[in-house]
Amino acid sequence: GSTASLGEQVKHEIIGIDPGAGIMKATAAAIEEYGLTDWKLIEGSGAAMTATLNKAIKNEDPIIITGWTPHWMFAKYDLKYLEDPKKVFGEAEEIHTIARLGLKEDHPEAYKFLSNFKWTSDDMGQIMTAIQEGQDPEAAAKEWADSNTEKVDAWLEGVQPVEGKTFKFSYVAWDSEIASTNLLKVIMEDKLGYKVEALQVEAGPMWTGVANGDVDATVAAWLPLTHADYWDKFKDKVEDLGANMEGVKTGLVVPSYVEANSIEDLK
Ligand code: PBE
Repeated sequence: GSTASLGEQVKHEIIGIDPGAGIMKATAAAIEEYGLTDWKLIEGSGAAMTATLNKAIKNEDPIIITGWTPHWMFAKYDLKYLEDPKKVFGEAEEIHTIARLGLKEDHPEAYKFLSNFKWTSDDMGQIMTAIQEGQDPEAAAKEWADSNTEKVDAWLEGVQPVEGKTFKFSYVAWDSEIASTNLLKVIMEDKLGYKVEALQVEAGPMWTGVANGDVDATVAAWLPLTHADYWDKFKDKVEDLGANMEGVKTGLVVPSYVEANSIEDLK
């Protein structure tokens, strides 16, 4: 085998995503807390990260990325999370639906629907995989809604359709959030009669938009840890409608052929 350490082989680089993502802050904290002094976190995007991962796996090169679940990459590749004994990436993480103040009064129907909305990582994974395989996000979401009418109908229970109302979501172009936001868009348009705008922005503006009322809601708030900074800053200016998904996770991820098993092994 090679005598170069894993760190040397990957040039002490961790392949990150957009700088506003909570996972970037958590990774910076991990570099600090595990004493990974020569390591660098590389900024990019979700799409650039998965492209780099794909290339590394094709060559069986070592690589370390910032990863999260749900994500299609775990279905497509053989990957593992590096253990995080210091719990820098948190524990019981959830995705929350966050609404602007006054949503209940202004859009009681959407408020009720969004309060009911709760699904699983398997559900989301079906839409993510369809999109990754080349389907248009709205079409993939529509197809999922059409083949999961029991779940969709439960979210719509007691919710009356509207006329001539518009609704705005903010989200970031993370694969998980592309899936969830497109699903809610198609259901609110097809079943409730809303005209829905899904604003794709960076993580900061995603939260700021809801806090200042420019945006009605986001279904992309990862709590309690990943978006803790945003939550602390905006908690008095938004309403938390609760978890729309439980059991989600973030961390450092490697192909299973990489020999490290724990973040501690990177030292
Ligand atoms: N993520 C996906 C986001 C939340 C959703 C884990 C990349 C983040 O780190 O903020």
